[in-house]
Amino acid sequence: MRNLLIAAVLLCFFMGVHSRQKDQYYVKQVKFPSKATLDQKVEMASRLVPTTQQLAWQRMELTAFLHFGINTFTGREWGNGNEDPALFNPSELNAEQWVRMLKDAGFNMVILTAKHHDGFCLWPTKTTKHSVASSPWRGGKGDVVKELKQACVKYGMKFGVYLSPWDRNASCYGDSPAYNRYFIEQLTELLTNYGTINEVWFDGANGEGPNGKKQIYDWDTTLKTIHRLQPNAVTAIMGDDVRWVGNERGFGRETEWSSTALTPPSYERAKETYSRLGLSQTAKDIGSRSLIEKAGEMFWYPSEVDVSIRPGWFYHSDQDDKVKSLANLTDIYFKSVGYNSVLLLNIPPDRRGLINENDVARLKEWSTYLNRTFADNKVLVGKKLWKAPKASTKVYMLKKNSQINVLMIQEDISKGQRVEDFCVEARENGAWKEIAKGTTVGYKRFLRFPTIHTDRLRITIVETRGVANVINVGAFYAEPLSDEAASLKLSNIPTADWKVLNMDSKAGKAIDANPATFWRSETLTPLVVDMGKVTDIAGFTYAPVAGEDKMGTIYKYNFYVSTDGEIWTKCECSGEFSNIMYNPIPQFVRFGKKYPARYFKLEPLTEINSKSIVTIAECGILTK
Ligand code: FUL
Repeated sequence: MRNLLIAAVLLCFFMGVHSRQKDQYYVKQVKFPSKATLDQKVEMASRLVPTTQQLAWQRMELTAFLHFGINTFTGREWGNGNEDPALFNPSELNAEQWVRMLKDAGFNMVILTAKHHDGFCLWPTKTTKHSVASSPWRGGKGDVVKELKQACVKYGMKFGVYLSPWDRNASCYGDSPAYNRYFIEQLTELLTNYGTINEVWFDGANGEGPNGKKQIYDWDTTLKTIHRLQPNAVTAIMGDDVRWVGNERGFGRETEWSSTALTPPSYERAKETYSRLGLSQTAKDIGSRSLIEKAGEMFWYPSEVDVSIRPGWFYHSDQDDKVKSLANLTDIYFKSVGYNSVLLLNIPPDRRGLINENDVARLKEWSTYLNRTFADNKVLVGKKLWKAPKASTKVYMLKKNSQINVLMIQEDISKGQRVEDFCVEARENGAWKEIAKGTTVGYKRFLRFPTIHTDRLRITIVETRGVANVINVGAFYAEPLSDEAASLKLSNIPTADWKVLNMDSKAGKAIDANPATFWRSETLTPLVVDMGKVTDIAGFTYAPVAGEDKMGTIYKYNFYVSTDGEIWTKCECSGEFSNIMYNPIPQFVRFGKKYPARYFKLEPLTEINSKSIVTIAECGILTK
């Protein structure tokens, strides 16, 4: 009897351990024991799960960015911090118009640039005079953060703030302890005076260059302050809940692991880990088995895709006709939300303080298109848990003779991200035919394929970390969209007769009206061009190389004109292609006045990575 009792106790003990092991999850972070084998590590990685806040954030899918501030009134992308606050004077600011419009378009949260790199605060902060309180707007009594938050409460919209760490106005910037105190004070104001904040967004930009001010941020205190004051908020980019996808073009990775070896960049050990694992925020592989093999820890650190509906992040009237097309926005949707990411789409209010008519029209068109596409799910019973081990298949019945070109598949990420490889077949004329395949799934994955007619689909989970928890499968028909390739005009006047005066004859590639070719020089050589005759010019354009190879992209420059090639006049302009490192799109610089010119000279001063190289895909002249 005694032995029986002992056996029973032992059995209970082992069963307990077993079931504890089975249900054991690692929230947000998992550290691997030093002697763990690859299989053990993969098993542990499959049990890495999001926090409640991260899960709620992921489920929002569509979030909106609002870049608004002093740049809206100066036409710049990065202000230099000495702008007169009196410039900030929106004539019809109406935060309810922003929120209503965004809500109707399907967005679930808005994030406002409470402070951008110019240091101008959109709320009447006690920390600096460089704020709305010094502007004529609402007689100096205005508060954009408050008006927006009130509109969010009214329309049931979540709310987040972007507080730029880089501050070109604060005199204490670069005096690390002093600026850290200043920054925490600003953060504290935002997190205590405006009710619930759902996301706090810190970018990683710092364009000071090698001789600029060096600020060592106190991320630890910053993140602790957020957790203390707004425990439900997620922290993004330099925060440790939400990861930057790695580009500003709107595209996630086809293989997008939320369970990743990427250490949040604000952690002190991040640099060391990145160099040991050969990792970076823009790396293609951020969570494969071969990375896990080398990694000492992993994080639930899901991707956020930030992109602007226009070429710039701030409103510029000359971009009114450059709002992204329906086809482009839809492609972004499929490659962000459909690539296991949250989309953060920027829609910048204009100088009136309203979302511009062109953006409103495009968003309406877009949301109508998405609603129409997803209103008709052809899968009959798709919302049912399928516990799928490696190499398992499941057949999904569709409405009779369904026309489809999109498949949706979701994992229950509250139990971890597990699928590594899957494929989809359709039944056609009595036989199975592969129509699409993918790697990771995660929260949501869309696969697009040529239109087919079928009444059943078969999904195979080819490879998974443990048993995958597939919770939803859908199939839809998305009306094909085409984009008349809007060729961007980089010069208002013909360039055919222009001559480069550089010694290097290859410099001609910089003015050959073909942005696909480029001129690269191993020194910071100016580009000098003879246009053949004198023209009154209003500005110029500079196109960096469109692909991944950004080497030689100009950051700071001077631009000169001459009528005789002897006496040169330096044109008035900012002298900086702000944010070109992360958003390498063609730059349109306008001087605000006209200069007579037969010759022009683009003189590079610094390259984005301070290299002595210059690359110009195209340089053009603007006459208007
Ligand atoms: C970047 C900034 O430098 C850009 O101006 C913009 O705000 C973008 C969202 O983040 O880091």
